[in-house]
Amino acid sequence: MKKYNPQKIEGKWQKKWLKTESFSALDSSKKEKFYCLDMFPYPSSYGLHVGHPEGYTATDIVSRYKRMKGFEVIHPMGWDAFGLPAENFAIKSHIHPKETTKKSIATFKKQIQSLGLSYDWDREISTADPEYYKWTQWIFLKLYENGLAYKKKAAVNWCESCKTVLANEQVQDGKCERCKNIVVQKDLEQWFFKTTAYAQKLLDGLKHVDWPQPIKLMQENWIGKSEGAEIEFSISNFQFSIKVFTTRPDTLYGATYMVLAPEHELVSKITSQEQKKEVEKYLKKSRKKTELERTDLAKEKTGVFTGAYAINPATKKKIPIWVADYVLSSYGTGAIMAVPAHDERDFEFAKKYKLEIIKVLDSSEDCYSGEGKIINSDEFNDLDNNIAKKNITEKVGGKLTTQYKLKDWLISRQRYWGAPIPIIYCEKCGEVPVLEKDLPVELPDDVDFKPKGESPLVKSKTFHQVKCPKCGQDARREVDTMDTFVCSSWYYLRYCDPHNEKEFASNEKLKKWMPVDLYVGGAEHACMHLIYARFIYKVLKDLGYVKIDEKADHNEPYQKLMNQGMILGEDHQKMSKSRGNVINPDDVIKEYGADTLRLYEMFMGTFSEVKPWDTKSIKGVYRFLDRVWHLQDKVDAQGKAVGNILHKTIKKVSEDIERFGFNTAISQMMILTNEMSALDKIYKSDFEKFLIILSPFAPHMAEELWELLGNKKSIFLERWPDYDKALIQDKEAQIIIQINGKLRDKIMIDAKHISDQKRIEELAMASEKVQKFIGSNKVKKIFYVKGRLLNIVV
Ligand code: ANZ
Ligand code: ZN
Repeated sequence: MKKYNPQKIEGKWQKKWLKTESFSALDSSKKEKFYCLDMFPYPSSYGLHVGHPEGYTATDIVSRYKRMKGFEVIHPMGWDAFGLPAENFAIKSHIHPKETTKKSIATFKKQIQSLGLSYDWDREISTADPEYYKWTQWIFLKLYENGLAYKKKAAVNWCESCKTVLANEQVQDGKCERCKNIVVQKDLEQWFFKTTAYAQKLLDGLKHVDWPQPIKLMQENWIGKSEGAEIEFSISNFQFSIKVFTTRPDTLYGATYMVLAPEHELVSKITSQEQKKEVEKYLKKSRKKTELERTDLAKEKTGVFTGAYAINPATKKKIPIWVADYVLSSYGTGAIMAVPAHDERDFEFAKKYKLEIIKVLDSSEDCYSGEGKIINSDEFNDLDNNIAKKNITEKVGGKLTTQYKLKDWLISRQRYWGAPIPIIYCEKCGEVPVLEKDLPVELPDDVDFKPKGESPLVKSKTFHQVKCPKCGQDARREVDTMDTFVCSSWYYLRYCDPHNEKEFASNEKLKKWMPVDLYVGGAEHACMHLIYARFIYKVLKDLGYVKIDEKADHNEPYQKLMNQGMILGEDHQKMSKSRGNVINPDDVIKEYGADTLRLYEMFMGTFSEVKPWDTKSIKGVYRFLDRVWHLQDKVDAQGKAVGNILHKTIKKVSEDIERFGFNTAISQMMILTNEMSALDKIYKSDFEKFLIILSPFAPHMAEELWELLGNKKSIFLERWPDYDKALIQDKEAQIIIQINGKLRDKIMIDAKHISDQKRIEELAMASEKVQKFIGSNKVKKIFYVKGRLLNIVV
């Protein structure tokens, strides 16, 4: 009887799997494909945390299971290698990000391999490799050629401490996501991708994917579709007019004033001499506020009168024009018609500044923002407000329109450690794209990383002097790099054809492997990565670079998405170095082995839910594996069959893997193990079937025991067992007997009689215990729940 010693067997199998390339996906395979993808990690210098193995074990279980079910599984891994942390580290330590990243990748890879994960390492990619970012740059050029990448001066989110521009998604509660510094607005020339052109397509596609409902909802809100109207208001004593966007054109008769965003271009033009000082003071103050402070409903609204008046196109009345920062320049037209009787913000503002309030919807409330019947609106009175929306818009020559909250994607970063933007500036020719044959535009090594508000690439002597591709004159390169989310928006395509030197991926390979069938990662990517990747995929499809039958994937890269729940520390707090509650996966592997860590992380609870670490429970999992290990001693030609529970377990584990119920699959295998342990002898064939269904969860142990049983080939070449329907039928059923709802006895009956209520009643009445509780009472009623309980009411 050998002792279970994971440290001895795990390394051996990991080496063997690597050597035999057991998990390489074959492009030429005729089997049905299954694309199982993890969100690739940023290789930080801290190494893996326990959240990584959670998702990776789940996809590993599914991949191994699907292979045994006869699929050709593609299960790749790579590195989201560009990004700020490596650059920030370089600023402090003077170690080049190339070096730090290389080291971190090596650590990550070693750790991932020590978990026994079945990745196809032939397809490994790193976004910081010139062979990879050459194609990131190529994608930029394709967007540029098609008018989907453009440059404009824009007020951008600026972090003074990181000295960089941030995407909206990187601003949280008005603060920099990374350093928590307050974010300010600054005007800079920036590159954008036109995500807004895909707003509707991005919404439509959500209908076709199997994603968690909350993630779909978050994307819908992020895209933020609003149906409404654009209406022009002329200005007294001026030639021009102001256009507003409103979702409630039905309330036009109640518009008693207008508001412009402080940044609106007409503010300076219409402000009167008398109001000039006040307005300028106000503009200065609001410039310091973040978008969040401005739109916070709880904050008191502020504003200032411009001295100018507009004409309400419905009532023809003069209404004052104000400037207030609760109106944002980045949404709609940056100007609103204010209807205080039916909009909370306008109501609060009107009361504060004593502005007129006119009700145009029939309601007893002071401020009513619901639907209803129109009043005080001439010929539209008594109409349903939804009909009035169209009619009133028509009457004043407005236009029904749709607005989206989604903004264009700002992709410029004034940073070094990213993919250079492939653009050249020439005095004669202006902005010129780098020629495809000159890609990649490689990052130079001779730079100083200290952030000075412009890209460190400015200081490189070798980088920015270049000849204009059009006229051959001296020109200079764009010095900004791309947001790392550009790099990660297409990596799943590169995995399909990672060594292609002529294309980002051949159509043949894309057709073979895309779309991704299962994608697993954290819910924090609901709005950034998952929108950008969907956008880039749709663009590449529309431009004809990805041709896949529409029916197969509905233009969506990720068919099914699963989010892993966060793992908390033992103290039920978020793991963090300052709290000292961080668990290092390496330590767990050292003590208990990789199989225990894998199994434990899957056994902790529901996959998508938050759950705390629990060292006691790891020990329990280890003991379970130890019992499985010792089952080998019971294998005997004269074994005892465990058909019923074994086949029930095969059924449950198969179904549970398909629905991500890994914890309940493991519970079921624990039950089976208990039953097998209770026997003196078990059949080899039964034990082997058990090992096959255990193998995706605890691959090292399964492979080792499989070999010890005398098998010559890897267990992962086996077919997944089918369960025998006849064997999972229970032979006996237990029926609970209640009297007036209280448990009084249990009886066993042959399973084929569970529908025979009469027989069960007879058996119950024959019970001494039952008779004792009925006593002299009369039986009034009997309820029977088939196969479970009989309740006698007396
Ligand atoms: C008049 C009105 C009357 C409005 C009413 C609402 C209720 P969503 O649903 O988010 O699209 N609005 C328009 N542009 C704005 C901007 N740049 N900054 C702040 N607010 C803006 O909201 C659209 C509504 O928000 C618009 O409809 C407008 O106010 C305001 F009883 O117009 B409404
Ligand atoms: Zn030129």
